[in-house]
Amino acid sequence: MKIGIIGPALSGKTTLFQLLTGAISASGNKGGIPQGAARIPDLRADELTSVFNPKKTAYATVEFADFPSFGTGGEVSGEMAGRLKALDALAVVVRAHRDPSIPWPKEPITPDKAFASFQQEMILTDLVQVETLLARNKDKKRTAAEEELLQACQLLLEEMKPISAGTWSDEALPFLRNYAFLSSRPVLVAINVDEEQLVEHTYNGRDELVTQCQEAGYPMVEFCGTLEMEISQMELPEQQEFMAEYGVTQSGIARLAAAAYQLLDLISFFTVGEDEVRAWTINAMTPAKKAAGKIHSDIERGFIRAEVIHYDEFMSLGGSLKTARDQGKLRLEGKEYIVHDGDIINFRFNV
Ligand SMILES: Nc1nc2c(ncn2[C@@H]2O[C@H](COP(=O)(O)OP(=O)(O)OP(=O)(O)O)[C@@H](O)[C@H]2O)c(=O)[nH]1
Ligand SMILES: [Mg+2]
Repeated sequence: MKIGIIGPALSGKTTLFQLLTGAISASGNKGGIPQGAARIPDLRADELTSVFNPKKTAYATVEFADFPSFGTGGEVSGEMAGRLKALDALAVVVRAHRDPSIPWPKEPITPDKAFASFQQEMILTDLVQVETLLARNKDKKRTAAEEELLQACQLLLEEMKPISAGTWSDEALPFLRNYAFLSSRPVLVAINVDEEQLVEHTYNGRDELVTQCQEAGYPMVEFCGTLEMEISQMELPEQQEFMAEYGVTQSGIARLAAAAYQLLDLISFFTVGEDEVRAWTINAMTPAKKAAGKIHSDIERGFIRAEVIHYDEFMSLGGSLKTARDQGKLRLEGKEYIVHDGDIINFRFNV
């Protein structure tokens, strides 16, 4: 699963990418698009680590890619199209902070207007793509269904609506995903605010932006790039003190990573033990046997039963597997069992 960080020039995309992935310098990736994994913070994994004191704790991760601010409104280059196709979602970064030392691409602009104009550019970029594809129809044999799909996209885009606003059949979705369209992907809006705006919970254009995001169904997360950079340099206890001064308990980056996980419809189950506490990433609604395959294909193939207890119940029993077992609270589930976010699982298998 990969999220592309995109947005207007100098809005803070690379800063956000580096904060999320811990990359020191993203410029090391010559000419290409820097990519990296971001750890998804999880208090449950932290608590399970306190309980089991394992040699290793592995958190869930999501891949991010740091895009340059490409000239939207035109045809996307072949290389860029390839990169965009690989994305499952987009994080659009817009600037609210007013630091006079950072130049504006054009004139100063409020984040609601910046986002609206960026979304317009995405739609126009997609429209150019659709029209190019439709015009090329003669040399490329497309099925009638695909042709209709592209025409439906064209209609939406001409009305200045994102492709994601359309109602698509289950058969259409894989086709849509395979195009490099920007506006067909789920979107998360990341607002780069300054310290004052963070504390005051407001800035020019905020109400308008909240409405825009609500109407489009886009989650919105505010973060302060400069503050997050300071936080990332600190040790844990110091971090918490520092954040408390700004009236927050969780860093903007942690909130953003969690929102990205949700945006992708991902959930975590845990495996626990003295060796390792690990959060495993699966899609919501994954059955137990398939979830086992995340760990190893042998476990999926030789699946017998899943021994399951939910994190909440486990903790309410004092965080003891023995107590859970003695009280018959470790459920034995079959291969069709739908794994829940926060399940602690021990797979029984035989190969
Ligand atoms: N004052 C202030 N400056 C910031 C903040 N976030 C980023 N910057 C600065 O803004 C400038 C642009 O940040 P980048 O992260 O490079 O922005 P970008 O969107 O990747 O820029 P391009 O890729 O060139 O479009 C850098 O000098 C950052 O240090 C912030 O929250 N406050
Ligand atoms: Mg950049």
